[in-house]
Amino acid sequence: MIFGRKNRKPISIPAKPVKEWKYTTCNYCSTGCSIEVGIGHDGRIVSSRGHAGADVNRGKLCIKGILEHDLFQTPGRGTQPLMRQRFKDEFQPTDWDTAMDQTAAKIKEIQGKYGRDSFAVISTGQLLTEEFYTLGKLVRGCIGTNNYDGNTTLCMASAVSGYKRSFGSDGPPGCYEDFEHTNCLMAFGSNLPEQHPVIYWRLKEAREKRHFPLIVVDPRVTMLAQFADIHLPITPGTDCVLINAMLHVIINEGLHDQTYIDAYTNGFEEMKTILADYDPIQAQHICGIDEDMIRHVARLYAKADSAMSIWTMGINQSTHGSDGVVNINNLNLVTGNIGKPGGTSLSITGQCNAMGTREWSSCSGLPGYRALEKPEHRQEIAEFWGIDPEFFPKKRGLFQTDIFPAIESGEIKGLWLIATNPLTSMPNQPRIRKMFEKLEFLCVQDVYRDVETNQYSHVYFPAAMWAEKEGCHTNTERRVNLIRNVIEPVGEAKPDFWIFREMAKRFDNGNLIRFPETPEGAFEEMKQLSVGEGRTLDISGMSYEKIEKACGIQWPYRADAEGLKGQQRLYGDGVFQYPDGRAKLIGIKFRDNNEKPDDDYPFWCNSGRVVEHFHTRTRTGKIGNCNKFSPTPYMEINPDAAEELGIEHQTYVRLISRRGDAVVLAQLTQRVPRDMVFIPFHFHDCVNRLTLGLLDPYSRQPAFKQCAVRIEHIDQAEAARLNAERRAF
Ligand SMILES: Nc1nc2c(c(=O)[nH]1)N[C@H]1C(S)=C(S)[C@@H](COP(=O)(O)OP(=O)(O)OC[C@H]3O[C@@H](n4cnc5c(=O)[nH]c(N)nc54)[C@H](O)[C@@H]3O)O[C@H]1N2
Ligand SMILES: Nc1nc2c(c(=O)[nH]1)N[C@H]1C(S)=C(S)[C@@H](COP(=O)(O)OP(=O)(O)OC[C@H]3O[C@@H](n4cnc5c(=O)[nH]c(N)nc54)[C@H](O)[C@@H]3O)O[C@H]1N2
Ligand code: SF4
Ligand SMILES: [Mo]
Repeated sequence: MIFGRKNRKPISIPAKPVKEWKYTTCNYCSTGCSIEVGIGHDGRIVSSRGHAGADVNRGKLCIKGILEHDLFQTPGRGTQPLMRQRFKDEFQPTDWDTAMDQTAAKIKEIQGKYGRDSFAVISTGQLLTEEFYTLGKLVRGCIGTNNYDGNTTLCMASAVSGYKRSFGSDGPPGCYEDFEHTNCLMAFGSNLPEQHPVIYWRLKEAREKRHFPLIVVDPRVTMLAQFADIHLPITPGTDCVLINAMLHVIINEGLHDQTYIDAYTNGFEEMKTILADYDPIQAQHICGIDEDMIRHVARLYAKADSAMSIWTMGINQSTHGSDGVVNINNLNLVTGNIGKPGGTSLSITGQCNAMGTREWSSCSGLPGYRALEKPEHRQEIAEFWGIDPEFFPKKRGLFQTDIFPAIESGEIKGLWLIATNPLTSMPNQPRIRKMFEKLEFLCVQDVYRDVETNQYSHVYFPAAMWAEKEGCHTNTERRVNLIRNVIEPVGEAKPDFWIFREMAKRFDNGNLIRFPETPEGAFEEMKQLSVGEGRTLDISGMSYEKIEKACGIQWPYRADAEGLKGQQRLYGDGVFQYPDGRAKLIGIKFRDNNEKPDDDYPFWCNSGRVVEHFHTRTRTGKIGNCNKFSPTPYMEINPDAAEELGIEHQTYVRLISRRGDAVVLAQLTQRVPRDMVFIPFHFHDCVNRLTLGLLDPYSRQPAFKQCAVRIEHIDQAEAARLNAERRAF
């Protein structure tokens, strides 16, 4: 058996004649690459290529983007609505009206019996922005449940929370061009070459032109760590301690920017008191990075003319996720590195449109970064939509990770899932399964009918995917980009936009609120809502035409903007979104609350991603040229640890945690330390059967990357059979 990516045959893409190229944006990660989709002479889609004129990707695409057109021919798509009485019954095909009537009736029945909030809606970071806005209208304005959230709670919630705490508002302040100006870059828990390959390419190009130190903080020797000048293999879950120790050194040695701190921030003195306890001499024993290295890195960062930090899930998916983000912001505020070229706190976003949902879906509030907690915002949106402001709740409801326990305890009885697959992606799957079994009603809206969570649904809505519809995405650097509709949806599948509009007609307020007929109509509404005194999220100068021409425009881009370039950075003027205009320095105390390895469960269980797969593999698992690189669930294990346990390369093992077990192949590699295994989370019935997922107190994001497991030998033939069975499409 061949196993391991380097042994696989390279991809060969046969050239096919193209009649016309159509403009779109990639639908996987948040880099936001512009793609042109090639349509053949028979009208079929035959290829994808990177758009050479796009500032983001300049003609490049990664493996997923270059094969994206293959998605249109994948098996398992939903081609008609399906219904059944109980989830254990066989599905019956039905028409849209019946499926929607049934769903609306169930929502009303459950709300009537148990209260408005007993029906929950969970969405995603993968719809188009106009769809998010329309879903917000439907849920906040018509259905009226407050238990409405997105899978972004598994992903970007800590970044949002940390930005809000430090700067008074969400919104990443930097851009990719900062790589071309920075003099020092620190990456926390972010593996760009695999997870954001084209952002990595931008970084690599910048470093080839002008070398600057790259410092990578990650317990694994990731691909990014291999390319770094300095790798800090941190003890899982302790980034805050490392940053505190760096701040301790910076302030003690007078390397901070007192002028910036005095002019633009609050809280410096209070923060200093907390930092007093984090001398590198003590801190090194917690974070696993030696005191000299901490001092070295602190000096390097603070002395650089401009320095920037990026981070992704190594920070966000942690019990100190929000604190980690605040502390990265602290580091940059104290050194005067916010809003200047090459000096920034740039959270690398996850899903293609995780930003779009933050901006417009109303999941955590109301559209355009408005808050339910503010009466003037409720009033403004109610007036704009033409409904009674009293219909809105006065504070946000449950996060996704609290909605599931509320199903367990019986407060939530019905659920509508849109473009997310929690049966595979939520931590502690055995418990999640139990929760699904308790639901009185579940509607699943997905492009694939064979998505795992559909096992528990009563109604299935088949959705159109990617360029089967039209609308926008916002990427990591606040760039709004466009997907043109290049092909008709398969079978009777419908754009999510259409589904939300049709559903609204079944609710009283749906007749009061105007629902534009096209995504472009919705975009025009959003433009109106984006204007206002002090608003950074201003898209009023944009149009579909301008966005396509520019290959994406960054917000803010105001109505009077000249040229096709939006504003690259936020907070360049030092004015933050708190009422007094100042950013907050917030001292962070370390809380030692993770499940750690012990005698019974001696390994850290770390999880994440590989370049060829996307999330729960509903898409990339069906693209041969992606799937062939890692078709089987596996774990990285250190060869010394494997030898001690008598585990050979490419043999199956059983992993056990306090929650459940999983069977994976062993891949022996020095990438992981001796007391850690790393498992890509893409596979069903795999790492999330093991994870604990303790929640961050501010963002409610689960600590997917920290729990403890032990390893057992198993019968190889039995394991191979089990695996083949589970993974047969
Ligand atoms: N190919 C591909 N690309 C993707 C995705 C995909 O599924 N496939 N998904 C997209 C999405 S939604 C997201 S959110 C991003 C995720 O992008 P990344 O966050 O870059 O990816 P991960 O592999 O989840 O995690 C990154 C690293 O965090 C490290 N880590 C674990 N614990 C700690 C810790 O305590 N501290 C620190 N500093 N690091 C730690 C892990 O070892 C891992 O190498 O990728 C996006 N891009
Ligand atoms: N152990 C572990 N678990 C993790 C993570 C980890 O690092 N480790 N990472 C977490 C993170 S960061 C994330 S973002 C989540 C992702 O978790 P999920 O959101 O559950 O994963 P996806 O596979 O992206 O699910 C998206 C679904 O939407 C469908 N879809 C795609 N396009 C459309 C569309 O246009 N319309 C509709 N209706 N459906 C569509 C896809 O077929 C797919 O089924 O996983 C989290 N889980
Ligand atoms: S880097 Fe991200 S946006 Fe670009 S092609 Fe790859 S998956 Fe798509
Ligand atoms: Mo994510």
